[in-house]
Amino acid sequence: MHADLLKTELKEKGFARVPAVLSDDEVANLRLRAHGTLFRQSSGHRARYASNGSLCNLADNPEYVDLISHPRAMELLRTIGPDPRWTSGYLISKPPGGPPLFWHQDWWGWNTDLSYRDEAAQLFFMYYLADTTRENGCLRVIPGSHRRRHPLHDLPVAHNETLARATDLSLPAFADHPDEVAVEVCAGDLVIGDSRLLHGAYRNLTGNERPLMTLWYIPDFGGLPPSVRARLTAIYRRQELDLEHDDTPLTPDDWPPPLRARLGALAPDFADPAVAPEPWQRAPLIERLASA
Ligand SMILES: O=C(O)CCC(=O)C(=O)O
Repeated sequence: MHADLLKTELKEKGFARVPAVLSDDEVANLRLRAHGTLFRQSSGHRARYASNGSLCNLADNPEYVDLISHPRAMELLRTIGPDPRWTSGYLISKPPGGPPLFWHQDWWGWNTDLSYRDEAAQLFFMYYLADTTRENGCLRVIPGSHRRRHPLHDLPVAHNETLARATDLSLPAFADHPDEVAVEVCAGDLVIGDSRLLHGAYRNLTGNERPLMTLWYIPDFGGLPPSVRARLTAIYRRQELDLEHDDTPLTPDDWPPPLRARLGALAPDFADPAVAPEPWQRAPLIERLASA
């Protein structure tokens, strides 16, 4: 995909699909590893994150660092911004029969002015390790919702245990919406999205796992305000997260040198103790979004 088209799609729609970024061999290899990672998850984990399917933090699973620093992804990132960094990532796999994923957006810094500009401060890179359709739980998005007001912005902030456990599928966060667009992909395609974009996923009506590697990048770390760089560095180090986590979670800085070395300069490294990290603000200030 041409860099200008990628940037235009990200700006206008909030997401873009880049076909065939991973080879069939890379997908097969990642799928094997993903099944291994999922095998190690407890049934409690999968029930706690039933709506997502699983939420396996890659800081605990460094064997995916080759995907994090994938040369093709790096090339694409550098067309978007001059100082790319990686903050975090998850293996998110919807099991056979898994419920829909609730509507949400992933941006956390809605108090800052940069949340209301055209360009994304943070991007998700999603690699599905199986072809996806509505039937096996593909992604669904509200195009343009990264910048424009949408009725789904009025739902309560989505990151909570009730939604994650998917115990009440009658809640509006799980409902179909007339504006939604299904993002069906072939395994190995890359979906790049603005973290402000409203998205969710359909239920998995098939008998197979639908694994997804989600990675979070910052295209221009150096261009962001100090408080945002401080928060991103804290996210990378799994400090003060607003989600549940172990008391002393592993971070990529704990990885053995050969694995840590593969991250290279992708690690956020803001280090001014006088700067407080940008506060968590998961809900947009509706009046500052463009009207629909
Ligand atoms: O499962 C998907 O297709 C999307 C995953 C996602 O956005 C999430 O779990 O936050």
